[in-house]
Amino acid sequence: LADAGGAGGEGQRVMIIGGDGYCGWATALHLSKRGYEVCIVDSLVRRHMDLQLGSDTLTPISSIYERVAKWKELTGLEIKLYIGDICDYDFLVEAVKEFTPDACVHFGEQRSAPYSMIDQKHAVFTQTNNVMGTINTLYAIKDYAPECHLVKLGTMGEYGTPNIDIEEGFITITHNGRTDTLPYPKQGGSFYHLSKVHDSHNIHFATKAWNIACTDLNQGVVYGVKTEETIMDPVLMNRMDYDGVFGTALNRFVVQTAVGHPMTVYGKGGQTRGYLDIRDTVRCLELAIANPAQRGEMRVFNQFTEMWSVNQLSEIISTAGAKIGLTPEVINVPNPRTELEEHYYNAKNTSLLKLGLEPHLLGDEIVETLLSFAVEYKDRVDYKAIMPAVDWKARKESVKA
Ligand code: NAD
Ligand code: USQ
Repeated sequence: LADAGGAGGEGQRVMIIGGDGYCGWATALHLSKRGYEVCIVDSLVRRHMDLQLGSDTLTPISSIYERVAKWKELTGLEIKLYIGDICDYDFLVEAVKEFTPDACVHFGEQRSAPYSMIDQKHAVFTQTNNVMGTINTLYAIKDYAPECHLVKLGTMGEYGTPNIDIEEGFITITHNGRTDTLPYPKQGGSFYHLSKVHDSHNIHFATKAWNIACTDLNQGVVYGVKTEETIMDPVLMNRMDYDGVFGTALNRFVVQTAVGHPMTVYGKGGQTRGYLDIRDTVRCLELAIANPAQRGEMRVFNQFTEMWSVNQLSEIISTAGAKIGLTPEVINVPNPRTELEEHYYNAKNTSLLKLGLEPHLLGDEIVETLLSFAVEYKDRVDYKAIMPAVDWKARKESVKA
């Protein structure tokens, strides 16, 4: 196994698509600090979506230009910027030709399930942006950087919630006396999750057709905000979404509890998912890059460290919140989504652990730190943005955007 600790990245060039976002920004700094030469490709569309929706991150974030300038000032390390849309193929090709990446980490997609379910326009935008962007990335690698290892962010939600164990990408099936190892069945629960399913199929085909190396990281729900690098200066602060469209379960519950809003458990709360700390996200990316897939291979890792139901999360936060003097409450709100609220869930996640991932687990200490952090910024919270605003089954536009 390649040692991904310390300055293991010396001499390697990593392009980070979506590097201005939540996972991408933290990863860009983490890899830059470890000796990788990093560039960020981002259209800044996510900042535009916040403006459209009238929502904002809990934390104040600086512009991407201020961010990379501060990083250079603090560390002497340069992060090159390519501002543009990867759906614009000419732009992407120019960036790939100029930067000549050894690895390309692709975070650059519309990543909210509720956003994709707002209406027809948002569903089509999500799938066009995500599927086209990934096909463009595959073509750019094939034609201009064939040795480049694509590390693509997928999602655990590609698998849905089947009544059998979830494997890492592939399952061996015996049918009518014959056996084969096939892609694990996919049952995405929103047009967003389905965009990732389509990406996986396209990537699988392209790796075989064009002999490209790819790692598809089926990531669970990410929580937390601080990493070793983003805490170095307020200008490097990461975003933390808590609103009903972009906020994810644990981060939302933390912010809700910090401002005295009850935690919004959708339906019965038995929905179980894989979760991980953002400090583990950046480490997983480092491990995947340091131990690349083979040419012609689509390798799939399930990227999460623990499985929790929504009810379990609300209990963990209730306990930790009470310890630091908050008064946590829970409400069961009608579930705006179409999903099972009680189900079997058992997913494998051994590949990244074998490569050396040492998970930060969701203990009281981490939750208390997150809660205290959210309390610091509670004056920035817009109560109106907290309740879910998008209904999977609604028959007409349910939020304005
Ligand atoms: P984010 O919205 O914070 O960041 C995504 C970034 O990609 C944004 O900066 C956006 O401007 C950029 N982008 C989107 N479309 C683009 C395009 N066409 N061209 C160039 N840039 C574009 O999202 P995130 O939470 O950092 O998620 C990053 C990736 O990880 C996504 O692919 C998401 O599906 C996946 N993921 C996220 C989570 C999570 O809990 N946040 C969990 C599992 C998987
Ligand atoms: N949920 C609640 N209350 C809330 C918010 C969510 O009960 O206030 C429930 C949802 O109904 C769902 C579960 O919590 O059952 C997870 O929802 P989420 O919004 O945290 O996560 P999801 O929509 O699946 O999407 C997020 C990211 C996405 C990523 C995915 C990983 O936005 O980019 O792909 O997590 S996974 O869930 O493994 O597919």
